[in-house]
This record gives sequence, C-alpha cells and structure tokens, in this order.
Amino acid sequence: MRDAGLVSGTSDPQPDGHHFVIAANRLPVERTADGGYRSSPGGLVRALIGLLRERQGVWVGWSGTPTAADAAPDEHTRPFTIDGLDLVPVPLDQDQLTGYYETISNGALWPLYHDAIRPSLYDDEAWDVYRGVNRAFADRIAAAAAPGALVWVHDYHLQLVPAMLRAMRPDVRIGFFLHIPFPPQELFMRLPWRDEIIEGLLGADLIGFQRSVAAENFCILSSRLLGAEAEDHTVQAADGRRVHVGPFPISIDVAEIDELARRAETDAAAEDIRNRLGRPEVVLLGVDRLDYTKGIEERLLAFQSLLRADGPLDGVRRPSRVLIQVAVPSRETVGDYMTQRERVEQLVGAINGEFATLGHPAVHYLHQSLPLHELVALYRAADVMLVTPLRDGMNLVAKEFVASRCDERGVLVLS
Ligand code: GDG
Repeated sequence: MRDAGLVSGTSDPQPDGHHFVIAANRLPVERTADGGYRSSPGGLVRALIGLLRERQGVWVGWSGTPTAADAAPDEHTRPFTIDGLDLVPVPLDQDQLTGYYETISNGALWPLYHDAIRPSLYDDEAWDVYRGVNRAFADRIAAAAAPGALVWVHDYHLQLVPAMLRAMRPDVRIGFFLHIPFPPQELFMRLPWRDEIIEGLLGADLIGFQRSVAAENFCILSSRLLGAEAEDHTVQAADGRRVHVGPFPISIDVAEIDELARRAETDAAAEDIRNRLGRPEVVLLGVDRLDYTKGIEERLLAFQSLLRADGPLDGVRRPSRVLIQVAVPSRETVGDYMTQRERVEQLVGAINGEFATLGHPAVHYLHQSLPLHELVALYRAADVMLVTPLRDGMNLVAKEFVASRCDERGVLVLS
C-alpha cells in the first residue's frame, strides 16, 4: 500500500456484494489528524493489502475511532471507498472496545497465546461483549458477501465469527488465519471459554496457522475438548464437515522491497543515516511495534551489557556501536503497553546517560511510525538487524531486512 497520504474519493462499495471479503479487527487505513488517511501499521495489513486490491475485494473492520451510540452515519459506520479499496466499517462504542478489544483480545487471549509471558485476565462480562462484537462482524460480513463468496477472517479478535457466519450464510466459503501462535493444550486449558473458541473456529472450511506446531495444537485440542476426529490435517466438525487445518507461514512482497532497496535514493538515504550517526563501526537496528512480546526491553539490556563489556568511554570518543530502535506506537490505551513504554524509555535514557557523548547517543529511539521507504533505508544502513521477540507468530521485519539486502551484506540476529 502507498504509505504516504492515501488520496481518495468516497462512494459506496459494490451494492450486489463482493466475491472476496477480508475481515479483521481494524480496517487497513486510519484517519490522520489533518483529516486524510494513512495505512494502518502492522504486519497483518502489510501482508494482505496487495491481495485485496488484486481480487477487488472488500475489507470489513473497525475504523479505529470509537463511535458514540447516537452518532450520525459517517465513515465510521457506513461503507466507503478509499484509494480504490472498498471498506465496510464495524462501528464499536467505547464499552464494546473495553470488553472485546482491551479486556478479552489484549488482556486475556494475546498474553495466553504468547506463552503466558504476562498473566491473563478472565472476565465473563467482557466475554459476552466479545461474543456480541463477533456477531456484529458476522452480520456485516454476511451483508457484504455475494452468493458463494470467499470470506477470509483474521486473527484472535474474531475467533467466533466462522461459526456465526456459517449459521447465517451456509453458501459462502470461509477461511480463518491466526497471525499469532496457537498455544499448547496446557496453556489453552486455562481459558474458561476454550470449547466455544474451538467450536467458533471449526465453522471455517480451512483454518490456517503460521507454523505446524500451532496446527497440531489445534487438532489435539479439538479432539480433547470436543471429541472431534482429527487426522491428516483435517478435523471433523459437529455437523460432519471436514475442516482443513494446516500451516501457511505468512510472507512479504519481496519484489516490492527489493525494488525500493535498489533505488539510488535509498542508497543515498542509507549513507546519510550512517553519516548522521557519526559513522560508527557497527550500526544495530530493531524495528517493532512497542509490544512486550517483541523483547525490546531485553534487547536494550543486552546492548547495555555489550557496552559495559567494552568499558567506559573517555568523554571524547564516540560510541563505536550504535543501536537504532524504532518502536511503533501500539495499543496505547492498554495498561500493559503504557507500562512497557515507560520501561523502554527509562532504559534508553539510562543507557544514553552512561554511554553517550555530546551529540552522539548510543541508542537512537524513535517512538513513531515511519513510511516504508524510510524503513528500507534503515535496513540498508544497518550492519546488524536484531529480531529478538520473546514469542511471535512469524515476524515480517526479519524477512524485509533480508529482502532489502540486495548488497548481500548485513547480519540478521533472529531468536
Ligand atoms: C502480527 C504478528 C506476524 C514497521 N514499522 C512501521 C511499519 N512496520 C511494518 C513492518 C512489518 C510490520 O509492520 C511488522 O511486522 P510483524 O511481523 O512484526 O507484525 P505484527 O504487527 O507483530 O503482527 C506477527 C504478523 O502479524 C503477520 O502475520 O508476523 O507475528 O504478531 O511489515 O514493515 N509499518 C508502517 N509504519 C511503520 O513505522 N506503516
């Protein structure tokens, strides 16, 4: 997707329904302060937007702005078209967002699915809200889909949608893809709503995971919780359908990144970055949403140890190793993310306090979203790319770094 300034007109999407429908928590664009639109950050949008264009589909999702219960119809509630993309917003008010998004999706499911690296919160009232929002998504999808359409539902926010949609629209084909890990049974069994989630997912014809271990976890849990027969990448649903289950690791548009990386402007921008850093011996780079799963804090601590092992600076010498950490703002209304930001920023300050010299920080910290061409220039400027999440579904940054190194140089540290 074009990153800067999505220019656009507004009109209604195809009235007879679309043959290809993507549903995800967020629409692929968000409002900017000046009233325009830009692409929403994150791996899911980057991975799917090209396909939406190619298939002339429609995207169903939340606009990113809470809707007041008595709001007049606008782009947060009515179908619209931006930059050739047909979009159907699912309006959500603040109570729905608190229950469905903050409490269940990000407070219960996200930490549990990422190996419980933070404790989960289980709240039955919020689960009712999650169920209600999943129904609202299913309603909008049912209204947007042409007869026999292909519907592709995404991620942990919408795990009940496949079964709800099948009940309403048995004519459509339904795929579901989970972008994050799917946990082993000893963790999944902690979820009070475990049966309902498995039943919800089994409404799909095809359930995709990033890795085969996740697909295996799902098959084991279907048998254990619902007594479903599971073999050879298929699970038998209660209505007798055979649901296909398998790994479909997500990737990037390599040609797009390669083309950007080879441009003369990118070369010049990468050179300029190294000059502005004071031409250190080694430039290390991290690019992540500011999320506790990405291991940013642990990475900073490791960098601090590395600098300490090098010994103190003499006050004149510039740091010979410099870390650039891009931390894209994420889920800023969720408590754990606010705390994470404070800890990361405190650590950046502490490291620079100890190791910077005037005009030359040891850590360059950018808490901002950058356009793709600037990211690619950073990939080209770096010697070492640090992709060290504690747990991740896939990680597109690692793939983008490799794709951008048309010079065949650079080191990827992947853990
Ligand atoms: C989930 C899973 C899975 C980065 N900075 C900016 C920006 N980005 C783009 C990168 C990259 C993407 O965001 C981040 O990729 P991740 O793979 O780390 O994705 P998550 O957001 O954690 O999302 C993950 C992914 O889904 C796909 O299935 O790999 O495991 O957690 O493409 O280039 N994009 C923009 N501005 C930035 O500053 N617009």
